Order: sequence, then C-alpha cells, then structure tokens
Amino acid sequence: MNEQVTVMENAFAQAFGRRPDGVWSAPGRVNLIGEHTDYNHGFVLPFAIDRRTVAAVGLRDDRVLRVRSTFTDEEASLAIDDLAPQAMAGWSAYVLGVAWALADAGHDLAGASGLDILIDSRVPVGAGLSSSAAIECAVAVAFNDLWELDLSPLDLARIGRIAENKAVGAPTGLLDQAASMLGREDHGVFLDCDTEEAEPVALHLREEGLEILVMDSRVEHEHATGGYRDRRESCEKGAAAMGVATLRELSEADLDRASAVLDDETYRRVRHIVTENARVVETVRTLDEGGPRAIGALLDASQASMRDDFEITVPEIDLACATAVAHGAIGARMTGGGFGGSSIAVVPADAREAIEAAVTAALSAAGLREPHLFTVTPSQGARRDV
Ligand code: GAF
Repeated sequence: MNEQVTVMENAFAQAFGRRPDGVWSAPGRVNLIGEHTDYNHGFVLPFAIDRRTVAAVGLRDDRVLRVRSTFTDEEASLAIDDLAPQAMAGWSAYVLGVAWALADAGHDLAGASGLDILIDSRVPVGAGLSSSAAIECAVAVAFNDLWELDLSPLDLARIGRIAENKAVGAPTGLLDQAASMLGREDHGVFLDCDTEEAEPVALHLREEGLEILVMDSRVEHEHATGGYRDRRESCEKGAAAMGVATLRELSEADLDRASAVLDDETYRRVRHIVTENARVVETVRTLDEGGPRAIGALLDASQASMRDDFEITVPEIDLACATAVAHGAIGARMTGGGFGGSSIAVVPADAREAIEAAVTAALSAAGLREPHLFTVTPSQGARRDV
C-alpha cells in the first residue's frame, strides 16, 4: 500500500473516529497534445500522472454526505435528498457535484447511504494538471463502489464532466476526466471526443531515455470564467459560420474557405482547432512508427498554434518552452486550458538538469516568475486502493 493511502487511513480515523470503509484515488493529468479540441468533438492524447488525489470514505447510517479535506478546515455537509448545484459552494462542489451529477444522469440514489469523505490531494492546484478532475474521479469511483452503481470508467468520466460543467460551472470537455479515469502506466489515452472511444497508446518514454518535465508557470488560471469560455464561444461562432455542427467536421482543406468567410480572429481560432486535431492524429501515428523522439516538431507546432492562433499562452510559458527546446528538449508545449498553468517538455534524462537550469535562468533574466519544475510519469488511472 502506498504511503499517501496509509496516511489517509489514519487521518480518516482521526477526523471521524473510525476506520474508513475504503480508500480510492485518481490522478491529475498532462495533455501530451490536443488542446481545446475536446469540446469541439476532436482528438486528444493525455496521460494520467503519478500525482494523485485520495478519498477515504466511510458509510454512515443516515443520508448525509459530510466532506472534509487535509488542505482546509472547511467542512461541507449536505443530505443526498438536498443535492442541487446551488446548494454547493467552494471546493466541496467537486465532491458533492459528482453525487448530484449521478442523480442528474438518472442513477437511482434512493437506497444510497450517507458518507463521511476525507480528501487529500498531491495534484498541484492551479497548475493546469486537473486537480479538479482528480477529485471528481476519486469520489466517482468511491460512489460507484459503495453505492453499487456498476458504471464503467468512461461513464464515470462523463459523470465527472457533468459535475464540472453544471455544479462547478466550468464549460469544459471530457479530456481531464477521461485521462484521470482511463490512464495506464507508460501509456497515453487517445480519445476521440466525438465517438468517445478511447485507446491506450504506448509512449515508450523510459525505453528511449526520455522524461516529461513539467514547467509550472505559477500563473494561476480559472476555467469557469474569462478566456476559456471566450475561446469556446469563438469556436461555436466559427462552426456556425462555416455551416458545421462542430469544428471536428472541418479539415485543413477547408481552411481557405474559412479564411474567406470568417473574421481574422475567428479564423485563427478555427485554424488552431483544425490543425491541432491533425497534429494529435499524427502524433499517435508517429509514436507508433518512430517513437517519442520523433514527435518534437508536432509538440512545437502545437505550442506555436496555441501562442499565435488560439492565443492562450502567457509569456512565462512561451519562454520556458523556447528555452527548453533550445537546450536539448525533444519538444515543448503548454498543456491544459491555458492562461497560465504548466507547459511540458519531453527531455532526454541526461539533459534534464541542464534544461532546468537554463529555463530557470531565462525566466529570471526576463524578470518573469520563477517556475516550479518537476517530472511526471504516465501512470494508472482512478482505482480502489484499499
Ligand atoms: C481544460 C478543460 F477542462 C479540458 O476540458 C480541455 O478543454 C482543456 O482545458 C484544453 O484542452 O483542462
């Protein structure tokens, strides 16, 4: 049993005065490539990371859900029969929202017992690594087991997304929850967000002597408001003007017509989605045929597209990526929704320290915030630990 789980069994006993009935966990994610394509019914290639959120849960003999965490003193408490988005506030909406989403999706919670829930997270918050999906997925698997719902991992990912969209209010796609639910060691999750079919893709990082360096800009972002919502609206506007239901239906062959029909800004938003979808598919093919050392140009092109066309990067991220590549990274790009958060660089293990030093020095010389640098490995998705 891992150390975080043992710590949580003891913390639960301290918080609630008894042993938990089980411990479940779910990881954060890095998106290797495919940004803002998910809600456009396109392609994504994320992987689950080795930083997890853990939920220790104990059954109660009433219908109350009581939520505590190791990171704040705030306690939330709500009866299953009173679950409603407007009854939830703060971070506990990620937990209670999942219970509400199950009911909203038509699952019968009439016989469900109340629960005491203690959450701990080692997924950095605000770093663009899906700390929210990790909470949603950890409690989704716990509810699924304790309430005997028998839902598949993909169904649970969909429930997590409903919680995020309707209870938390962030208009996001399925990327984060799918990665957290379906991740596998050493693999990416190639997800078609139209059919919602997912396929594991071997990444071969270790065999190739490569590591994934996360460069957290420490510029915090928010997806319920602002730029994320704005980009989503631009995509919908672009699709409507091009006469398609979703941008997934467009290919690079449609870009000439798009440039004639759309205003410059909308055109560039659309071009990002169309070219990004093509890059995801190409990355999957390249990984298979040439291995991870061959995907650098695709990662760099994705970064340029997010910077110039979709305009979701920040100077800290642009400089970190450019510096990493100039000092030997295979490729580097922002990961996640943008406007802050993290970028990733695929780096040869023996060059990592030099790349880290160069990135830190470049950001400091530019008078930008010092990044947090750490490595992650592609890991297993949500599971029951005990
Ligand atoms: C955030 C969202 F939650 C995802 O659904 C996805 O849109 C991503 O930004 C951008 O690719 O993580």
